[in-house]
Amino acid sequence: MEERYVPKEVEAKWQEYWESNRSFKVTEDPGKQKYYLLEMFPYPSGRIHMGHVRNYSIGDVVARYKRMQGLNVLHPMGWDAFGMPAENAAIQNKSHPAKWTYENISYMRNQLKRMGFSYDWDRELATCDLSYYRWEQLVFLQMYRKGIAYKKSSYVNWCPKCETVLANEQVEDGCCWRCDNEVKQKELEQWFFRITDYAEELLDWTNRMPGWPERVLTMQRNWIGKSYGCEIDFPLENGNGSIKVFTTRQDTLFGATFMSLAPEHPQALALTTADRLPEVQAFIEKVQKTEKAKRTADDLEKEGVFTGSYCLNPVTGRKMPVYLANFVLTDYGTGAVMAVPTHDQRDFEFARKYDLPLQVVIQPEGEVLDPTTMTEAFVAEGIMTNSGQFDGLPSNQAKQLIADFLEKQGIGKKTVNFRLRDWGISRQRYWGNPIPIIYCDTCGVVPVPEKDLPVVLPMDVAFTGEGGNPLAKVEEFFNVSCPTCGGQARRETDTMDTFVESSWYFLRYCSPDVETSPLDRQRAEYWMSVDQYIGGIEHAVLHLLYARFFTKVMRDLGYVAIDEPFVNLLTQGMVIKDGAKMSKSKGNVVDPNALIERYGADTARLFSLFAAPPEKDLDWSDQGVDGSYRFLNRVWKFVRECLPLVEGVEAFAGGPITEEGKTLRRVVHKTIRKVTDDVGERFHFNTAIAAIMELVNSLYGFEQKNLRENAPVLREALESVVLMLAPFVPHFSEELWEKLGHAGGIDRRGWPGFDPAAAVEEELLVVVQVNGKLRGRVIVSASATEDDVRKAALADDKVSSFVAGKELKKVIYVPGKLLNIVAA
Ligand code: ANZ
Ligand code: ZN
Repeated sequence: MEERYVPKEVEAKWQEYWESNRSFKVTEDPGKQKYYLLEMFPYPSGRIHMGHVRNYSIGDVVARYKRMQGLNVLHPMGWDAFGMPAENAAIQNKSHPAKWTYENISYMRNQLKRMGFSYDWDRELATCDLSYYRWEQLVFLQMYRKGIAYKKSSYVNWCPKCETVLANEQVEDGCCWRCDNEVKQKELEQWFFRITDYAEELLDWTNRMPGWPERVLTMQRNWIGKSYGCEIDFPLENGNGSIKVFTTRQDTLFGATFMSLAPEHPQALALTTADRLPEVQAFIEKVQKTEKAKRTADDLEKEGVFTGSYCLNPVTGRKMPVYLANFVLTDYGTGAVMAVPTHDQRDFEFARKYDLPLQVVIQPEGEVLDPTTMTEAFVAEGIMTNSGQFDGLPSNQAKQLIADFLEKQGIGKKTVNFRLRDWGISRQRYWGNPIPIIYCDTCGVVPVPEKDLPVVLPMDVAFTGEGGNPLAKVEEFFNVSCPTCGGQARRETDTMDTFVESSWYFLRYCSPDVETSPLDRQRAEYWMSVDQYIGGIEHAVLHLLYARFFTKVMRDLGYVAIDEPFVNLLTQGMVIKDGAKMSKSKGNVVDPNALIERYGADTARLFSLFAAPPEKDLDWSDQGVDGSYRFLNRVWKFVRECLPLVEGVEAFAGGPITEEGKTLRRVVHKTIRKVTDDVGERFHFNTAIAAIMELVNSLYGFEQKNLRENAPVLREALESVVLMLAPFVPHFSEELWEKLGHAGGIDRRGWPGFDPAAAVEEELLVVVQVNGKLRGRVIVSASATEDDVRKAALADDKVSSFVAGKELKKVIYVPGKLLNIVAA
């Protein structure tokens, strides 16, 4: 009779079953309600880690639950397969990025299959597949035609030794993360996507996405960074034109005492007087070496240099020296700042350092600031002073009035500014999607004609790690004839940022097999938008913003009708062990393989779902894993033991029932209600699992005799437990479902229905006596304990008035009937 739970056998059996039955394959079915569930696809780094196990276990619960609810569930998986690690590995192992990548993919695919995740593997894609990236090239050309893709020169972090651009994250203490050489700022022609054209729409929609965590929306709003302010012209003292600034604080205009320009400002050198030139040039060079991220840091040491020129404050006529300053950025606003040292902290530090004048124009209420003794800028709102006709007004009111005044006087105008910059997508790397552009000396920039697509990444390339982009050394690749004039031309050797691929993979999943277009419009229309997206919070800005932008571009190119790609977003927490995020460098990783070997995938899934709610960090615990395993064994044993009692018996469907049977049904249906609510509405998987555990405990509490007498109810209970566990531990549940006499494919049976009548607590009337005299009656639920009844009795006004001020000596309870309180 005793048959042990052997996860390895059970899991292999059902994985084989799902695979051969294509259990999770879906097609577009207009007659069925769709549900598109997506987890962020992984980078094929080699093997899956616990973060993946967690992310994909969460997703799989939702997928399986929705399937059991009868929805047509699209649950795809693929690989974010281009990128630098493959190239570095190739250099290290003297191998090829493609080989490394595809080997990793095949290993990790196996790992995911061993976890029992219910993907439609027929839709699998890797972004480095020609069948994927070729369509991205087409979209690039269409974006180029609309002016959304364009080329401009900009400053980048450049490692002269590796001859490559580095992202800010790849610059460590001003040095290249790989070779430790000093990083330079270099002006380079780069390709950009005009995401700023969509800034307003991207921002606007953050107020229309109730299915996203507020935290992520706030991060996106801040990243887009819309500010309302004014552009104001400051005439040059010599009468030769003016300097335009952008300010959000026009209320401080009367306090502007000097001017700060970005060192790269186009007027910088023209404004520099001959005697100041050597110093100014040295300063510009120095700043340009500083990486971008440092220049915006709060703790940046403010530095600058005087140009020798002056401009005039347009409202006070004050002569303002023009400086170049390291904290002024060239690509924000106009690249020029009217400096108000009394009310801006950076200007304050700068003024103290270079001994520049201070003028207070806003006073805190009931206080008088003295510029000679101020130790920091006063940045809050207050009352206007030293500001002509605006004196005495609250500064926030003056802000409006001064803006109107400037417009009327023709000195300035109201504007909005965005922090968001266009997305630079050029990478000087091999393992990426080639940008389909040709340069011709005669014709200039020539897009690759669509009929010549795709531009195939050549495979015969040497990876030495020396001398920059390997593609730029493959003559057969870059030597081409100009598509327009036929003359000798050169192919672009930059490849696209890999964030481009992850910006539309969810669209490709809708019709991954179309060979004539990036996607099939009708099929995409059926599936999109993604109903639930699940991934890490680290993607709150970049990936999630790029994907939103790209979707809107695809819409404007006529590919899809939707405005936003992801209706609901869940950002799961990290996996923590010994107080730190699991990572190789910390040496605290738990290898999913070892876990599967020892306990099976179902235990790994159950633990990662039970140990914490999805959005919270999950603290790893070996005892917790063990506990999950023991629970499964307990369920296994109980079902096995009950099998003889329910054999040939149908699940309860009404009819006569004993009191014990009613109680049993009540526990079952209360649990179904809770689990349905926790899983379906709130994704509180941990409390759902806890409720199932409690139910199993209650079942163990029933006497054999009562179970035997209520076999149909017992069967209903057993099946409910197994069905409710199916999204969490699918192999285990399929196996028990089969043992209970059903065919495989448990999700076809559907999610257990909840019978409200069965879950209702019966209520009892309990008589309350104080010192033997009848003093009240209370209504309590049938399952109320003595403690519950006592609390209810003491909460009753009448009863409490008789015991007030007395000491409770004793309480006697006749269950379900009478409570006698002895008080003196
Ligand atoms: C005068 C002023 C007075 C300012 C004051 C602030 C406080 P946000 O809100 O982020 O848009 N600024 C403008 N262009 C800049 C640039 N290229 N590099 C660095 N700083 C720049 O910030 C707008 C404020 O940032 C502007 O308002 C300007 O300083 C500065 F009491 O103008 B303010
Ligand atoms: Zn040409």
